[in-house]
Amino acid sequence: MLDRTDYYRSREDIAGAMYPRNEPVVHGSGKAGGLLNSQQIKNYERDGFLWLDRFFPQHMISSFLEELDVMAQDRHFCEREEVVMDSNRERIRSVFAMHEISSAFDELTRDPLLLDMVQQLLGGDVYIHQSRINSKSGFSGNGFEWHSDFETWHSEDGMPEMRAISASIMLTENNPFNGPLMLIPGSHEYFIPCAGTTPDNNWEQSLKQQTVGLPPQQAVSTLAQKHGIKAPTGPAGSLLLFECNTLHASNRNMSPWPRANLFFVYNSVDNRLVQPFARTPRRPHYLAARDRTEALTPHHRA
Ligand code: 6CS
Ligand code: FE
Repeated sequence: MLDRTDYYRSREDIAGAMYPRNEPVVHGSGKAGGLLNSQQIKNYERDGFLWLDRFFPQHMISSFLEELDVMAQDRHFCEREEVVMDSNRERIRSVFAMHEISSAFDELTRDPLLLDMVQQLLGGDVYIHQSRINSKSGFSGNGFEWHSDFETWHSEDGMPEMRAISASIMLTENNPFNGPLMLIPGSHEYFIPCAGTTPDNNWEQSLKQQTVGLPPQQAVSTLAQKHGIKAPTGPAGSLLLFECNTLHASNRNMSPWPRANLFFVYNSVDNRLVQPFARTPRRPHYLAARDRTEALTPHHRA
């Protein structure tokens, strides 16, 4: 039985119609006085995402891609539970908990400028709910179906409210051909219940190919017809901030150029996880933090 008092009920026999979100998009009084100006805040509020071209200098970013390349050569590393291989088992698709594996990634989660913007939008202190690198090798990197991250994090991790942000840092150029993230502006305003019950260890399958928690195509189509689809592109070092409930997807990488993006998911310290609302067992720590949830403090750039 699902929790009937749950405002964001999903994963039931049939998918109900979408309905308005319950929380504000920008939280607290943190709007003024942070790094983001009023126009940027308005754009984020309207679209559910904000693109910051060349936010990090390229010399800051190149070492992270080099670290990923070294990891990818290490067969033992690729056997770790945090590593998800592509369906052909040849290339890395995702590495989770990068900030727990590498101190350089951990320090980047606390970059003072990034932390300032996230705190401004979430209205206070934050911690890392999840970090990952999604890597799409040239000619082979698979895509991701349309989905809301919050629908998964609410159902399978017990994230109570929509008060989390993904910061996606481009480790390589994202161009129109190598599978950039596609987003539907304005989709963050609606919760779309998804049909289908959740298997206990769903993540063992969903991180390779998501089949549960997918919104009905009719709902995606309605929102795309109304708002269009955006696929921000730019050089390595660019930053995409997107709200936890913004619908997003990405295509296979059919180009010769690799695409690797680093994701830090910041959750408000006032939105710590409870029991999964789908009544499934808790997911592993490397997907959903329950212990390391103290407020992040800035780590100043060298
Ligand atoms: O299950 C998760 O947490 C992951 N699944 C997707 C499709 N996006 C967010 C997250 O990395
Ligand atoms: Fe996602």
